[in-house]
Amino acid sequence: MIVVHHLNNSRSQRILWLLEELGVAYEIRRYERDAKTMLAPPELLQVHPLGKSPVITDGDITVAESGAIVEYLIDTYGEACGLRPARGTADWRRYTYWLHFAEGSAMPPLLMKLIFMRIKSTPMPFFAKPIARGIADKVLSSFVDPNLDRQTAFMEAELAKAPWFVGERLSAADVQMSFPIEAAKQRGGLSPEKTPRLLDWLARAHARPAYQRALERGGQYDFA
Ligand SMILES: N[C@@H](CCC(=O)N[C@@H](CS)C(=O)NCC(=O)O)C(=O)O
Repeated sequence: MIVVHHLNNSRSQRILWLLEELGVAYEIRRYERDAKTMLAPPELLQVHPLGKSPVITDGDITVAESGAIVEYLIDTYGEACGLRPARGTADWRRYTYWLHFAEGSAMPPLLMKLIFMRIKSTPMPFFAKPIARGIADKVLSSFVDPNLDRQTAFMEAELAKAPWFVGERLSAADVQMSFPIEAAKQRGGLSPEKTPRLLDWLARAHARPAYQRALERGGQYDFA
């Protein structure tokens, strides 16, 4: 039996979505973020040395890192599911690109945005506040926001070519892309004026019965 080591409000939600799309049986082992630090609890370190989520165990196999988990699940349970294009095709190259883009390019500036926004609102001695805010604003305006704007515009333009990131039908790369797009929306990066296609993509993803089943099983997920 596959066990998903699932942290509330986290990337592991998309692994539940993939498993629901695949129709594969799985169990969820729950871990709660520390309310103050938002970090994962130390018990996750017993599953994988980095103590992050998602991690899955499948018998004596442990797989960490969302993209590697997606590949493992499709290799092992989903060859015939139609969620990954045939190897060597143009669609497969697009699939590989988006699968890696999600964590390799999309998430780093989104994480920086979260961290620098938090720095601005973190309680600190009054004399340190203007300095911390000044540094945060500078990093956001000179590096983070321009990168986010560029990558959001790029994703929006790509969705003009086809309804899903790889083509006419949902692929596991869309599942992997769900977290950065949800995070971009949560961090104020999407709007009907600038990113109608990304918002439409999100609405279609969220409307899928498998996505809804994953939400029911996963519990608290503020990104949906
Ligand atoms: N690139 C990794 C990122 C894993 C990651 O950072 N997970 C976050 C949840 S969204 C986490 O476990 N955070 C809690 C912590 O760092 O303690 C992946 O996609 O699996």
